[in-house]
Amino acid sequence: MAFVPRYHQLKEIIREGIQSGDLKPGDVIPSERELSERYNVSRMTARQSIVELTNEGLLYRRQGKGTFVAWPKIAQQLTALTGFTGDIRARGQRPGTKLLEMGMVQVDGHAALRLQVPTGQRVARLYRARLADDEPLALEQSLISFFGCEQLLEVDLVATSLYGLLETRFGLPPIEAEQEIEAGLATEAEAELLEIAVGSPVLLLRRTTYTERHQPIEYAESVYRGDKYAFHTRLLRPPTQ
Ligand code: 16G
Repeated sequence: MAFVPRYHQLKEIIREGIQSGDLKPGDVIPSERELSERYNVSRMTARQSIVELTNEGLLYRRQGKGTFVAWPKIAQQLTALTGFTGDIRARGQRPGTKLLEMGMVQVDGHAALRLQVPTGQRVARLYRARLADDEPLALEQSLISFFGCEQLLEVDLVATSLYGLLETRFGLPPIEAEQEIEAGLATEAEAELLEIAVGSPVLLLRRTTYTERHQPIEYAESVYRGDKYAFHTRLLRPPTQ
């Protein structure tokens, strides 16, 4: 039989426990000492198993509280233009918004280019924490640009979907978007709002959303929790030339 390192065996035992449902999301994992006694391995071995499963996103640690089974990641499709509220509802969870900041701002050169407006143009800015079942998943800064966009700030944006509002109240349905995704590390301020450790992996997303006639209406910069999201897309091989 091929040699399998002890930590790997222990990892597989824990993994099977999660897959079979014996260990459920949020359950605490036995301590390194308990694991080493129960499976007759060294504490170093137990620690290595836990560290690797944590790195794989199956477990997460809470300082001073222990190690827990993580929730499965959200598989976000990158083929359809959807909003946060719709995505979370489709998963059977309760979407939530914490409005962190809002107001009219002057756009810098970068955002102006994305929104196809002159630098310094006044646009509506929303900075929102987005939650699912009260758990923070993402921070989103949206710059919204259209004639009369200041009216957006009069609406209760905690209870309403931005995309829903743009479509039904302002007649500006989001139709298409361009999006970039990059890896990043949570800053101190982001970590606090997302309830994760400083320096945790995050996904940085930049999206330009267009309404009819390819008119940009939103430029958003978002920080998504790396332990919560996996992005899926479908690729078709181009016909050979
Ligand atoms: C998504 C968009 C965000 C948009 C929001 C609208 C990304 C990276 N971002 O989260 O740009 O503002 O949906 O959601 O996907 P809402 O309709 O629930 O307000």
